[in-house]
Amino acid sequence: LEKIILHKHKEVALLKKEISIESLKQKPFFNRKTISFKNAIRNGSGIIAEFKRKSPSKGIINDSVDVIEITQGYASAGASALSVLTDTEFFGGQISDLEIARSYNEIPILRKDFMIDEFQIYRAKASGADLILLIAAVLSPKKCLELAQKAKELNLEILLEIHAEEELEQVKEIAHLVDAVGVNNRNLKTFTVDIEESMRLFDKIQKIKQGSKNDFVVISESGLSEVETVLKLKEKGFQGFLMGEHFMKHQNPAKACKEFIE
Ligand code: IGP
Repeated sequence: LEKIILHKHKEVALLKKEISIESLKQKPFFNRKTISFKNAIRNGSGIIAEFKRKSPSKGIINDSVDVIEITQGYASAGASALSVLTDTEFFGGQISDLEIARSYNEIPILRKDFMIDEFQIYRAKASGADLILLIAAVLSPKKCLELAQKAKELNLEILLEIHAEEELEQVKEIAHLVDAVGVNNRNLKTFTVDIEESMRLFDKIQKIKQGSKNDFVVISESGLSEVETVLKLKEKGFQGFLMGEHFMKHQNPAKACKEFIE
């Protein structure tokens, strides 16, 4: 994870030299009306289907360049939202993947990347995203708040991702601003997956939610491949389920998504 974040800082520094925030504001998507992720999750299957070519833990999952076919397939299979990886170095994604997914779909889209600078939030908006990811483990509470405020200012929704109990403090601090809190079942340092992670943290998140009086949705992320697991999480109270690898490793990801939702 440290390696990824270090790389991100370098990448963002370079991009900021090439692309001005002013120019991002001129992009057609910048002024589009965003679609609410939170509402879509509440009113649908709750499945957030991810487009991801590779990952640090699995290497190449699917070399597909067909963003259109796969994302449209996910949408017609009944996914509530899309997640599109835009990191190139570690996940094989492109910002253009997000732009293409946006052009061809009308369901909410998460820009899945490691957000460390407000520049990336402007770029997310300019590229058609409806929500951004903030990972508690990589952000100081101050930075996290700053980025969350910027996202809100641009009418983007926020998914705050946590993995460990210690990070609940950070949830408390910005609970009034977030639209979704996600528990990543995958430890980003060791890459091991444990669904019980979601189970353990749920009640604690629920308590913070009641205290904050902000009705955000609660999501379980990563390592999901079985219907029974999702049903168990649903029973616990989880409203959304972020799934990538299980779909993408299938020769026809949209079909895998369809079978899963049916
Ligand atoms: C999807 P999986 O195991 O279904 O492919 O997981 C998603 O949760 C995962 O890609 C993810 C992720 C992240 C990737 C969750 N949080 C943060 C990059 C950065």
